[in-house]
Amino acid sequence: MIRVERATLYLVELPLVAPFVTSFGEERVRRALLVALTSGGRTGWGECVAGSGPWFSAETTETARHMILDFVLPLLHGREIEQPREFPSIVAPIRGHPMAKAAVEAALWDLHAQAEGKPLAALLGGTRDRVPAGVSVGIQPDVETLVSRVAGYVAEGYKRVKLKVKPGWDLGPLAAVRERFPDLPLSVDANAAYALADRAHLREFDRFRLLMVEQPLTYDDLVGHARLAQALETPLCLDESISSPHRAWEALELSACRILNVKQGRLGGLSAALEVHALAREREVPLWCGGMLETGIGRALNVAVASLPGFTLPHDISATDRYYREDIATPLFRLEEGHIRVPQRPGLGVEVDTARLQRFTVRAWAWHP
Ligand code: OSB
Ligand code: MG
Repeated sequence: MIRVERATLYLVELPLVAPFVTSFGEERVRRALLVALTSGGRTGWGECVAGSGPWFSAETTETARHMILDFVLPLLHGREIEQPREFPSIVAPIRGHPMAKAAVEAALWDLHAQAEGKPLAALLGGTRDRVPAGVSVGIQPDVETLVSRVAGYVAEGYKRVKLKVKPGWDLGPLAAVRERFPDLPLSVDANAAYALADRAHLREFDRFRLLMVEQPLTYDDLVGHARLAQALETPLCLDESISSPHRAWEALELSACRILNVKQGRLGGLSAALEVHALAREREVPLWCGGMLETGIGRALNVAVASLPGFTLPHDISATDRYYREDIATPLFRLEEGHIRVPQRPGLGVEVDTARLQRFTVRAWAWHP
């Protein structure tokens, strides 16, 4: 039984080992909002995947802070929660803001798993003790730099490489990487940079034998993706478009994609991710776990999600050193034969390092009922 007695939000800033460039912008520092909930002498942790600006989705760390402090936590006030799966119905009165909700739900799962003495992966129904690691490679200054970066990741053992693309950075870079690595499992992610009118251009992607094209069109365009899917041989995968389990259902009903990228934060929480998992299994739709440059807390959540049986493709879950030199949680995630091990300790299975947390925190907020 969980009764939230206290909450602290931490806004942290972690310098990335290299700038991460997508079709919607460049990040040199990952700003993340962390949530710590206290119940019965235990602390549960969650991480909000919202970014510093409304580019990937409408939410930002600042809108999430507002939602969590002023609306989500007050709904938990005085409540006894038997099971984190009750959380979506508790916060149902709040429209939208899936990333804010998910951060709080994650902390409840951590508390629950600690109380049960079980790893989060086991509580979710995970069946794997390690998950295949992929790497998402941002837009590079030139093609030579891209090929040498990819070569580095391949040498480290990553099982799949995903290239960020946009108009003007697509066919050339793809041809160069495909020529150097004829058999590498390869995909692309456009982060919504194309229009349906680009369908003839996007058809050129078919010759690179890609596992999928991720989110070519804008975030709310399911019908456009359904039309585009008809024109391409390469399977479409949706990311930004899938903001709830219901949206996942709509996308599958419309045949707007054949593969789903699951991000618990974007979907509104771990319960929502479990719902999408059940739906996808029923329909035999392959899943993989996406990433949002998480700290060790969010990475632990992703690894637990990826351990579920319906997750059959390599994930955007890389070793910590691909993102950060230091992290606020330990142990760091390491690549072992192209896989990341699923933590086996109770709860998230990582521990927050207080000294590092302090060092990387730029602001904190305390909440008392
Ligand atoms: O679209 O998948 C995305 C990072 C930030 C925001 C959106 C995306 C990404 C990535 C990186 O592709 C995945 C990772 O964390 O390794
Ligand atoms: Mg994506």
